[in-house]
Amino acid sequence: MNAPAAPAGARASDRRSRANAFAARVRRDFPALQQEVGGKPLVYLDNAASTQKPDAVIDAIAHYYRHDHANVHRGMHELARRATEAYEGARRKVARFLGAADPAEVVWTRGTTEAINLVASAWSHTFLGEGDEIVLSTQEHHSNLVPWQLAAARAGARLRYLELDDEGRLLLDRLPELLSPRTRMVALSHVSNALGTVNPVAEIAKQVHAAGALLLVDGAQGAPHLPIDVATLGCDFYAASGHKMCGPTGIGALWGRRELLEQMEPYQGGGEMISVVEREYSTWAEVPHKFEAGTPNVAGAVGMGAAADYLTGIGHAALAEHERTVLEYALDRLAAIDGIRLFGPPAAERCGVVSFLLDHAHAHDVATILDADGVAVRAGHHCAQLVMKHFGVPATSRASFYLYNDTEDVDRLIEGLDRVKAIFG
Ligand code: 7TS
Repeated sequence: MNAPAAPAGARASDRRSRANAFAARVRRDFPALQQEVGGKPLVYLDNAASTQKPDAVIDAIAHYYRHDHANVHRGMHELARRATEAYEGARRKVARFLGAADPAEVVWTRGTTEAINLVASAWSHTFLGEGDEIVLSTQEHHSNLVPWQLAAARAGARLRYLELDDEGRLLLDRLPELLSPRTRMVALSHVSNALGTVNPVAEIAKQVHAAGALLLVDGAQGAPHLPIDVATLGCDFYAASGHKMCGPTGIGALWGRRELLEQMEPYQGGGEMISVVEREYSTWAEVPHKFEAGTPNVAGAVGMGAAADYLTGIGHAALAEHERTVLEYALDRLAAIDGIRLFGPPAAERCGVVSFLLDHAHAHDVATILDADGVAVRAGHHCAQLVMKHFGVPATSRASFYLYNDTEDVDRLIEGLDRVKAIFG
């Protein structure tokens, strides 16, 4: 389903009709989108929280459980072989999706949160000491803050913060001052979940490495929307969640450079992650299995592999062109609303996330009224309290778009906001 790239100068309305035709085709793949809420067709604009699932993913999981399930890596029988192949085959798919040459560099986790906790715990155990520094930003999701706070407290390390400008961009010209000989790790999001800001990871990676530190990228919002090539990005760790990219919940991936993974201590102990167990000590399995203690989420891995294939089949260029069209239309229509405050940078610098506030209406009331109209958005601090603090607000309403949304979904959002304004004056 690779859509042709838009010819230069294509009129906005042509781009919109192409985007709507694209979304109409894609929506047929998503059974959950074929329903009504509040007596109207569901408009699902909460994709930054979690995306809906195509039949290809649902069917892959069902097929696995119907035909191939057993425990992995241990049984000497047909189903154990098939389950192991499904699990390791999915790892190869996700490695390809992330641009990782070596599937052994992909560790299955429960999601982005666990991937970051794994590094903050297992890497910090050996490589973070008293007086060392970790650089974060105030744009981060709590998942990329709290694990580092815990690690810093254990090691006696110090956290330093990159601040944001008025439009929610990282103030990158301040990065050189923050990088010191004590900096061991810089951990930043690829794309902000609260604002949609896309951060220039490759440029940041060069500066971080020149300072002798490592770069972890929280890719929870990057992997679903952008073509990911960890080699080009130049980072050292990249974390992603299956459920934000059309896959199931409870599965995610940590990509890490092999020599780093090999130097790290295990994250959890148990079956599968060992080589030899004696009374007083054990030795570890090779990466990635060293980090995968216990019976893993095989069906989840299968589902995330199917999601990676599904998105690759759609094509990243088509996906990006589509999302840009819908986002630009949304930003234009929202900006025309009287008494709206929009957060975040211009469309060219963001993915399909729009945070906003309406005068006289609480963010949660906005979401509740929209829900009664069958329009799903999120309201709150979006697990990014430092972003809210930066803008001096307790919460925002947030609409986030994905490949199955179209400009009619945006129109339904705007109609709902008109109702909010009528109610709250
Ligand atoms: N990092 C970012 C940038 C995120 O957006 C999220 C989830 C996470 C980490 C954590 O991912 P998880 O899959 O481990 O939970 N973000 C959101 C959100 O914006 N609304 O709900 C969850």
